[in-house]
Amino acid sequence: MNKKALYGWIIAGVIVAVAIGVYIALDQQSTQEPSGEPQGTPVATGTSIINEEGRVVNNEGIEVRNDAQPASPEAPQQSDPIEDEAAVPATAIKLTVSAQGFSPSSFEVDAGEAVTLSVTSVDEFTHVFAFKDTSLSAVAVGLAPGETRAITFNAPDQEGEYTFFCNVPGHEGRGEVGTMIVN
Ligand SMILES: [Cu+2]
Repeated sequence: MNKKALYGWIIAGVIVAVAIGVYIALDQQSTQEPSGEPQGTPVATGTSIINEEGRVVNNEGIEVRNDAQPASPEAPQQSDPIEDEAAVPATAIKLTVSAQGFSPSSFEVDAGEAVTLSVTSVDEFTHVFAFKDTSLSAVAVGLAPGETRAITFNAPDQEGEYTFFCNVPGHEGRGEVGTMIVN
């Protein structure tokens, strides 16, 4: 074998080695990237999950949309009824609702943060927590009398005041209304 052929084989070998290295690197990268498996645990059974980046995502690991059709796969999900209120995480914002209104009637969140909100119906009525702003149409919680449910969602990036209300006919008019302040 002459020198030229030897160099040829060495160069070919190096090219193949580099190609294999690139292939392995890409393969590892693809397994490190979100594979569709959500990382976090829900704060209550049924709620959407907060991933490692602190974003609320659906079962496929895709960020939920606050303006999606409520209860659709793209929307933040409300929890199942929570039997034991002690199971509501301490970090959650806790509201009650009755014919007298929401208590507290306002709460504050940071723009873009993952928020867990629990709402409890404390009277014998059905109530539905919802926002006026269509950008938050998917952030809604429906409650049977006496029920507690939670929802986890990404707070709006836009600072401001967002009105929430009970969208059962007649309930807003008797004072079931409040404000979420986004800072
Ligand atoms: Cu109501």
